[in-house]
Amino acid sequence: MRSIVIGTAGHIDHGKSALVRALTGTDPDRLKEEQARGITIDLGFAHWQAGDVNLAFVDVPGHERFVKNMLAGAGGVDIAMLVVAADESVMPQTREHFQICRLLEIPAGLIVLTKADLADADTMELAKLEVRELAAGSFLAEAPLVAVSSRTGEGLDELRHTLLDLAALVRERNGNGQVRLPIDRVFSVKGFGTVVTGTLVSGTIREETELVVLPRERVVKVRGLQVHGHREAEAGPGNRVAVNLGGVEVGDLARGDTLCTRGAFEPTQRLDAVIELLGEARPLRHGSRVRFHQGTTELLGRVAVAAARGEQSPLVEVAPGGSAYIRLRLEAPAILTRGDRFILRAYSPSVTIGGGVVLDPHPPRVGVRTAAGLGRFRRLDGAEGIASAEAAVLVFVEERGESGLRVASLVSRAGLDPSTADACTRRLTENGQVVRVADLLVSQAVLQSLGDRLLAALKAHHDAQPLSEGLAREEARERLFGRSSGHVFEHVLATLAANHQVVVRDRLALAAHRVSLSNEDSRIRDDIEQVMKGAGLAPPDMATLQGLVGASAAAVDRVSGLLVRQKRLVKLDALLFHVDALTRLKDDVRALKQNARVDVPAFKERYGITRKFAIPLLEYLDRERVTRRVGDARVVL
Ligand SMILES: Nc1nc2c(ncn2[C@@H]2O[C@H](COP(=O)(O)OP(=O)(O)OP(=O)(O)O)[C@@H](O)[C@H]2O)c(=O)[nH]1
Ligand SMILES: [Mg+2]
Repeated sequence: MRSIVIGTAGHIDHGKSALVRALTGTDPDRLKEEQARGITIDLGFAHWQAGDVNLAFVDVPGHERFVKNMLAGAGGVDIAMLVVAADESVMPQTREHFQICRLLEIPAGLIVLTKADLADADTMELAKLEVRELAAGSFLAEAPLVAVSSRTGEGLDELRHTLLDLAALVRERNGNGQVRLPIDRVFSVKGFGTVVTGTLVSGTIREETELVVLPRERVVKVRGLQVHGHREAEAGPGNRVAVNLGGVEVGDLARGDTLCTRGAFEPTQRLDAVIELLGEARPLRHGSRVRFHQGTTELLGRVAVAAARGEQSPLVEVAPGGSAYIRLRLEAPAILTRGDRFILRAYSPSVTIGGGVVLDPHPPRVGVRTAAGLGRFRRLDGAEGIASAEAAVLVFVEERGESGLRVASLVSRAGLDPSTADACTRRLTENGQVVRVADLLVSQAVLQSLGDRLLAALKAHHDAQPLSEGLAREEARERLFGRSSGHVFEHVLATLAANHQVVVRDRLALAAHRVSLSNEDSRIRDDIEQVMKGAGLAPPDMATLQGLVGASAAAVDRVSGLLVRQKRLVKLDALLFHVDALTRLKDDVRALKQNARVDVPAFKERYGITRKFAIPLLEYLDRERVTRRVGDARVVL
């Protein structure tokens, strides 16, 4: 079953609602006030099932005061049906709605001349000319044009065929993305509770799953869902859906909220965009307050004008008909992704002044009118325009630096569907600009400089402490990789180790590093070893050792510390033992019968040592799993 959403557009009283009713049998004007006044105030919905194609109609009000409601219905529309009454021809909201559809880049459309029964041949011809002139050079330039009368039924069959032909050309949407449903209605149904409706922009909604309503951060459960009045277990993108939500009251939600996959989108109040200002608009000055319409939401915001599109020098105002880079600061959060189209209206009077496309829904707080800021716009815009996802992803990855960009951001921030995101990652990693580290994308240049910094730190460490085996791993991570994830640190280490530049143990050392001892230190080392080997299980204390070796406390400390790191000496409590003495002890005890009992007095006697040595040695044997403590004694394992 294919589902296509058709949106009406056109001036007040031009017969949009009458046409929807003639096509579907449903009157889209559902409010009492609408029926009493004979005008549409808010969005209306109806559908027509033709074979395996479902045509959902979103009927919008033509009144200039309700353009805001029209905008809430225009998002997610596949086919725009521009309705012009033949007897009145093109009127102000014909133009405004047409511009909105064009700026939102609704992919397909058609022109319907209504009230054919009221127009003679000349009037009809004039209307055709005027509407063709309006559409010239736009997505509707070659669009089919059908004359109908909802009153007599003339032309309706032709219109149905035309709609089905267009529907066949609409591109199928990928249902694998993240769920994003801009909510256009919220109501309660007796016995069911809260229901929201909207046009599903991306993803698939399934029964019994948990979603979140943003920007309110309300977690909700999908209790049930309907598509065109039928209960379904799931619904994919491009459908008009009604979702019964658990865990939330009607009063908690409103038009403009978005129902989303949990964790997929982050609300934002700052975005970078490229816009087009309409020719009839007033110049758009830096700092202007505007109305921002996207999905079903309307928010106020302030425009920072950066530069004319493609240009590198700052701009004070956007000229009518011009195209420019802007940053928009919103007064409340929106749910946006790159590639989203939006409409701008003047704050007062509220007329449509232009529209645009989001280049980055989460730009960093850097100036937009600096050379760097302007360069960034141009990179995000890309030589191939908004279609060049890789250039933008590379900008995002580079800006994240050592923190890296989460792969999931390719969907939520870069606006790619999951398979395009995969292809994009593959190309960027294959050409070596980006490296994938766990769930992150990190710039190759950043990894390179992290590696260089680590090498420099190791060299400095070796120079300062020639007796040290290297820099402690944790210290290196904290000092040099504080802002990146552990995965990035491990990746850099693994790369340097694989290139034979660094030796990775508890401590990190340059591969070429050898502990270097002065002649005097080497003598002290040899003497300490000799004394300690000879002393066996009753080693001398430090003061005695200094005397035996004939060196200062500092020198003995330094060199014995090195011997501990090299595992030639082992520290048990405050005592140092030579590793050979301990190895011999372990062999000797292991050679006893299994389960043989050894108590402290017997141990002291067997090795001729005092309690001072016996206790730490027995505890050492327990740790080494040579013996096990049972009461006051040990048994041999
Ligand atoms: N003679 C004639 N009258 C029509 C035709 N279509 C609509 N009308 C009449 O025109 C008036 C306005 O029609 P609607 O369908 O409400 O117009 P609309 O475009 O939906 O108006 P808004 O929603 O308020 O913008 C109604 O009185 C209709 O009966 C038609 O084909 N022929
Ligand atoms: Mg109407």
